[in-house]
Amino acid sequence: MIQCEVVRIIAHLDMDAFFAAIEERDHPELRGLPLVVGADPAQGKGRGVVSTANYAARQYGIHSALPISLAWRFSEKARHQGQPGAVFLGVNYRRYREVSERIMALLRRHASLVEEASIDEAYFDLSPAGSFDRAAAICRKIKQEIKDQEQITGSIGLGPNKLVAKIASDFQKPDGLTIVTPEEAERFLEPLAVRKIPGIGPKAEARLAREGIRFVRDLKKFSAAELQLRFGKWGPELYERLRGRHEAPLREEYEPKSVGEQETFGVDTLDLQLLFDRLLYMCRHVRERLLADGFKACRTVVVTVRFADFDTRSRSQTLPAATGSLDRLQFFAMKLFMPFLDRRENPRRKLIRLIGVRLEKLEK
Ligand code: TTP
Ligand code: MG
Repeated sequence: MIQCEVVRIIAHLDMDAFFAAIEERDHPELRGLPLVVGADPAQGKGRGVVSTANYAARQYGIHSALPISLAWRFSEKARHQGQPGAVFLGVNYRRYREVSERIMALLRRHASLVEEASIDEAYFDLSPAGSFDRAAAICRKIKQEIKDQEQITGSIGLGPNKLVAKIASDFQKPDGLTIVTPEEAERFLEPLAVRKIPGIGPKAEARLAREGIRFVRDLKKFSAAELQLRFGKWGPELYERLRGRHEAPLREEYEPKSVGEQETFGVDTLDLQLLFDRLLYMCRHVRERLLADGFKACRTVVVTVRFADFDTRSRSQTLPAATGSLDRLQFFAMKLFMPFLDRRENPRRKLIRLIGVRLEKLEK
């Protein structure tokens, strides 16, 4: 029997320093300066985190999710060394969403199958181009069109599947184009840090590093069965990924996996009234977002607490039946939250800095 194998050509676009790039474009007077988008630094006393930083600010060690107070400190240090201090800007999400939508529309003009993976990244299927050379030409065109239309840059990776395409788009940032053919995929991954494989997080990375396993090629020494022992039922899938194999199809519709939000308080607190108020309010708000995204219910509720010392813990509960009821969501969120107030999760009565609520396993 003759088997006809269709070569898949998958591209992944990830915009460069997305929020910061838009701000830089909209404020020409700031061009070239280190820029930080995120919470108000309040002269170093600010309490939120950095959303993103442009590449100049990254030189100072400032990056996404860094406490804004630290970002301020890094910027001050640079200033004392005679370098320009960073400019701090608030988050203008609506604006970024508009730019995102225009970029996604641009991609749809070149590919019939586009999966929006986040506000600044998308997979798109270029298999119809028929060859990697032709697909690469389309990617160059797309990059140019984005530059012309939005005056910002993105990086594209081209590979035989989503896994390789995503890793490739990150390979030469900013303004990169990295092409990895099916024949090259396995060799391309080997020298990379294990952390580059989606699914290997900071904890697994640290655990492996203690055994001297740092690169994909080191982890390839294990059989699928050995990986299963170490990583559980995900092991065999990881075995495939390490070899650049990944079958997952593109999903046309952007399906958020979760909706959630968190809030950092102005001062660390154990004021029960305030904590309950905010928690219940957050439940209401994330439920509204759930409905606005076209979902009806969720099956998992997650509550996150960050204590004053930055010790951060999440507790989740998967419900017997999916729910969209505000009462039920608030009930489960409270139930998950209570242990953080007493001996169970907080024996030393540490003050709370941040709480968050997230809904997962969403159902239409
Ligand atoms: P990323 O693509 O992870 O980051 P980036 O586009 O700023 O930089 P890079 O060039 O490395 O791709 O995220 C896209 C946007 O999402 C980012 O501009 C800001 C936002 N974001 C947050 O708000 N918080 C976060 O922790 C991260 C990682 C991103
Ligand atoms: Mg990006």
